[in-house]
Amino acid sequence: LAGCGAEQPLLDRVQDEGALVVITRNSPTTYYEERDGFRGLEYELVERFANRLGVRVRYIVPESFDQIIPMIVNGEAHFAAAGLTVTPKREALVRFAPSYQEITQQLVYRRDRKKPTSIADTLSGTLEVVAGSSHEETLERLKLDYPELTWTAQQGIESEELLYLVKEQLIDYTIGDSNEVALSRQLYPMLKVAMDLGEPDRLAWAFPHAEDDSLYDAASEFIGQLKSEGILEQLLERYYGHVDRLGFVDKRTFQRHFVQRLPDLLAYFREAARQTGLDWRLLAAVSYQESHWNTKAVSPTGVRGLMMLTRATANQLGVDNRRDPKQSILGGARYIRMMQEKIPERIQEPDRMWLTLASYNIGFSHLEDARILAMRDGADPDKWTDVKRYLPLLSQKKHHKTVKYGYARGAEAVNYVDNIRNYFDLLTWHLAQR
Ligand code: LEU
Repeated sequence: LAGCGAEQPLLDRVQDEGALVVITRNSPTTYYEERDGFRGLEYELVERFANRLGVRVRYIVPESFDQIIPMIVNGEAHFAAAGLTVTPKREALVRFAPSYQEITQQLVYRRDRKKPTSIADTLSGTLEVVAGSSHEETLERLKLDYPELTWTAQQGIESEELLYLVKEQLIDYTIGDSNEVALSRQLYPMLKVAMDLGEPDRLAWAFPHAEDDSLYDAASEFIGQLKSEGILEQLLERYYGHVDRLGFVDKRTFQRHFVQRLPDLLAYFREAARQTGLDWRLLAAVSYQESHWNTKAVSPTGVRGLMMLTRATANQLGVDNRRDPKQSILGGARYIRMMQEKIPERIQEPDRMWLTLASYNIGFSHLEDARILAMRDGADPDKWTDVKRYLPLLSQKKHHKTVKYGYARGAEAVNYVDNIRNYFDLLTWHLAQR
């Protein structure tokens, strides 16, 4: 990529050739494959940028993290979008676009072990970090104060894998970026954060130092626009907004119920999904939130069964026995479907589903009220990120007296939806492990 063609600005060349070459990492915070395509915050950012330029993207995932910066220095790609931390050492080698996220570095250990209270406590065990990472740079800095400090820098390994090794007791400590740690803790509740190491860090795309600024400038402008249009905030919310709501006990219980309760219900979820066109995993997540997959669940207000239907709703849906798992699941699924159909067509997934679920929980009219509050305030009533900020206002008189349907426990609806998003993630993850 480097070299000749200097007569034409880089941006023009990229657009002529129709392709951006981007280095990334295969990890939950950057770029990964789901059954219906690629995901990841970096992926989404890069795809949006490429869209604006009208080009495709070719992704390169190097074997080892420590190859990324040298590859950028050598001009082997246009830039790296790899959850890279802006560090003093790196700033001498590459140039960073404006940052898109703030994180902190965290020392992680296993919950059943003694909590380290200083970095020096890691000397009692093994500490491993990703070779060439900002974490290694931090340790080098800390070593000036604690000369006895030692660690192993691993090549060809992802931060997430090191977190897994801590969970498996194969190593004692690792350092992770707070966003990655938060995602891993969803899956490995045994992991705990001992402390933040140092001040918050910024993540950014890394470009080669080159004379031609055209592509770098376009990227900087793009990041600036994402911020001012609120899109960045929405993407961050999509990836991290629901994280860490569940406690240790919740996740452990989920694990147990996944093994003990779900197998008997699977066929019903699949059948209800087939009949309604909804994702069975979503129905299972809703049912988990409602009843923990307990067919005999009953609440003090008399809602019952796997989907916790009220008597009135059950009647309306033709469910005559709410404790019958098959009837309850299908009834709940139909009800969700009905709610979904009321949400305006123009609203796309995933917002569509989160708004549907909020409405399933709080009722369509109250959801409408919250959307009206959002709109009045200049926020976007079609975006879950925005609506979720206004739902809680429905329990405050000063706000609910200005809308048609009055008081509602909006904060609960927000919890409800975010819990389901968590259960959905947990479920997807447990399914992939089998
Ligand atoms: N943000 C970290 C870095 O840039 C990521 C790494 C640990 C994989 O070094």
